[in-house]
Amino acid sequence: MHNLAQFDSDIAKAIQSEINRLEENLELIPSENLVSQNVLEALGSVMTVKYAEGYPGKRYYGGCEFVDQAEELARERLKQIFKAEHVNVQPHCGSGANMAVYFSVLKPGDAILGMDLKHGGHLTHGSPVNFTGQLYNVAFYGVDPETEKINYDAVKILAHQHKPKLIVTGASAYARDIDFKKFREIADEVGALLMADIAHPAGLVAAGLHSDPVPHCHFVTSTTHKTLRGPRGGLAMCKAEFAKALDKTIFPGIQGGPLMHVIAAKAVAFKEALQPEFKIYAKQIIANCKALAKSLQDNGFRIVTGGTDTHLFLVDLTEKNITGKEAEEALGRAGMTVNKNTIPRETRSPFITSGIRMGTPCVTTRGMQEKEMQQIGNWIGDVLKDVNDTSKQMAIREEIKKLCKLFPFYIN
Ligand code: DSN
Repeated sequence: MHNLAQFDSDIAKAIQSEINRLEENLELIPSENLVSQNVLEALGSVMTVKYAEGYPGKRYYGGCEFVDQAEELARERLKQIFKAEHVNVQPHCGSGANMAVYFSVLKPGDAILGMDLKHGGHLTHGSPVNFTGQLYNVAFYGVDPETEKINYDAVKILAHQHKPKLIVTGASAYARDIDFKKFREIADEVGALLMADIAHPAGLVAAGLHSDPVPHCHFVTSTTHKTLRGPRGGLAMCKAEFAKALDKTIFPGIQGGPLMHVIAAKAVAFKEALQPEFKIYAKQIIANCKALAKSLQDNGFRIVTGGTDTHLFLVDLTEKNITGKEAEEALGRAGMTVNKNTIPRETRSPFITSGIRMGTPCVTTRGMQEKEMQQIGNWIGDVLKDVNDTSKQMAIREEIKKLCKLFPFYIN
C-alpha cells in the first residue's frame, strides 16, 4: 500500500475510501461478504503472474509446480467441504460456472426449466436478456402466489409439459430452504438432468444449515464470495460421470488461463470454511437474519414469505407507498447499503421495484448479533417513514458510524 500510495495516489485513495466505506456503513447486500486478511494476502500474491492453462499435472506451460499445489489444495478442500465426487475450481465467476454446465450437456435449442428472475431466480437460469434465454428453449417456474414459496406440484406439472433436458434449481432472492430431493424426483420422472446453483447459500450448505444439493444433483455450481466468504469467483461440482465433460468445457471450452491467485485465495477460504468456527458463523448469519426480519416486522414491514430460513429476505414496500429505488437511496444516505429488488407479483420495472433485498453475511462477519439486528431494523423503520427526511438520515448515519466503530474489520 505504501508504494502504491506513492506511485498511484489516485488508486490508493480509491482503495482507502472503499475500506472506509466498508468500515463506516452497514453492508446489508446478501451477495457480499468481508474476506479475511489471509484471503486478501493470497489474492494479492505473485500467483497472478502464472499462466497455467490446463489442470494440475497436465499444463500447457512450464513452471507450474507451485500453482499446481495451490489448485490441488483448493480441489481437495472443496471436495471435503461438499463431499462432491468431482470439483472444478477454475470458473472465473458464477455465470461462467453455469455456462460450463450448460455447454457440457446441452445443445442450442434444448429445453430447460429454471426459476423466473422476477420470482428470485438468476439471469443465467434462462432470462431472455442472458445467453441462456437466447440459446435454450426456456420455461420458468415461480413461487406460489399465496405462500410466495416454491410450489413443487406446479414445478412437476411444468416439467411434464415442457420436458426439459435440464432443470435448474437455486435462486438469488429466495429466503427459504429448497427441497433438492423433490427436484430430483421431478427430474427423474421426466428424464431431465438436475443442476443446483447454490451461489447464495453455499456457506450455509457447507455448515450443514441448509439442504444439501450434492447427493441429489448431477451438477452443483456456486460463487465463492457470498456466504462462503472467499474471493470473488466461481466453482462447479458434478457426479463422476460428467467430470471429463465439465473439465473440458471449462478449459479449453470457455476459459483460457485460470486465475491462479484467485484459486489460491479460494483454497484459503475453503480451509476457513472447514474450521469449526465457520459453523458458528453460519449459524449466526441465520440467527441475525431472522432477528433483522423480525425487527422489520415489528416496525410494520411485510416480509415476503413471512420470514427467512437463510441469510437473506425480501421486504415488500407496496403498502408503504415507496419504491425499492427510493428506499435503497434513502437507506444509502443513512449508512445502510441494500439493493432494490423485484418481489413476487411485481408491477414495477427492475430499475424501480417494489421491494428491497437484504441479508446478514457481512454484519455477521463483523461480529454483530441479534441485539444489533434489532437496532438496525429500528433504524430502517425510521428512515423509511419519510425517505425525504435527510436530516434524520444524517443523524442515523452518525449513530451507525458509532456502532460500526465497535465492530471494526479492516481497520483495528
Ligand atoms: N448478482 C448476484 C446477487 O447479487 O445475488 C447474483 O449473481
